[in-house]
Amino acid sequence: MLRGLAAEWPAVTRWDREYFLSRWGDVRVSTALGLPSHGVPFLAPASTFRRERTVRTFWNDLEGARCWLDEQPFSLFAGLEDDVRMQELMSARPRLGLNLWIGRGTKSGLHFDPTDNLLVMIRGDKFAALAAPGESRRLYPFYGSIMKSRVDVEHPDFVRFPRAASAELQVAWLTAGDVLYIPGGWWHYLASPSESHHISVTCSFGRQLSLSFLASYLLRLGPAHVARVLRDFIVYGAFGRPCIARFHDVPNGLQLYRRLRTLSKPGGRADDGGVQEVGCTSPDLPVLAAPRRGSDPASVHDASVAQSEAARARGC
Ligand SMILES: O=C(O)CCC(=O)C(=O)O
Repeated sequence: MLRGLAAEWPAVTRWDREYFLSRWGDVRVSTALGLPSHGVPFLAPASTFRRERTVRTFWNDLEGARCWLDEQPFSLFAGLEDDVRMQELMSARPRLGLNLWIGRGTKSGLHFDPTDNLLVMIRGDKFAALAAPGESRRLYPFYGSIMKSRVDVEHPDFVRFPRAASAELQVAWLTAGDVLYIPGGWWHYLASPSESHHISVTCSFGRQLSLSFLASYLLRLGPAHVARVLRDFIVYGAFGRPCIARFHDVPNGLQLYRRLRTLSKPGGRADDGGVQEVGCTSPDLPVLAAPRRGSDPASVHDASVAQSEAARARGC
């Protein structure tokens, strides 16, 4: 975590309700309303929450409810990129996309993404918990959705998930101007308080986790996980049966099918066509690992350590 690295960005002083409404009030965005208070939003079908709104209507929703404008591409908001300085953080690595997040009382669910990601806090606070890829078996991935954990970070059920009691999570509270580096393959959970809204920007970048990394991870999880991914590959991919999209995800078997199809097309590249995954949803404080708000947990790795560990995890 890089404390205050983005504190000078124009966005930190400019972005508020009036600014958004005067420029992009009529822009239509995908939002999530009536979010659950528990920390595993993936349990619910996406259709339970997903609603299209204008930014203006969403800002009214934001007054009182748990809701989210989640992972909306900057391309929807002409001129928004002028307020951020992502290129100063990124050097030459290819960027996959800048995304805007605005919400209140959101919980991402513990998950990992296939690429590296930078999360920049613009307003408000977020609680972040990260775990290395080596913790996966203690985090009980879902059958069929192996990048999502069944463990609720704030209210872990150690009877159902006993190994979670020994999972090592690194935690921090992010506040405006802080930057969090989340290496691809690293478990992360982000949650925001319900008293006020937050705004953040994410930028995913670099190459996707390779198929061989994902295959060896799946094999390590065991035969029941392998069987479920293969089943979904056949049923939802090859046979095209409809599947229920969960909040922020479709099954990995279907994602794999799509990725392989992209690769088999002329010009398909090894690192594209893959999993388009987002995370996400507040804590009144985690039990697995809970820093006091305002504290500066020493346990959070600095970016260079995290980066080299991520590289090792991917066999680079
Ligand atoms: O910012 C959030 O609340 C979630 C972000 C996240 O999980 C992601 O970008 O993968």
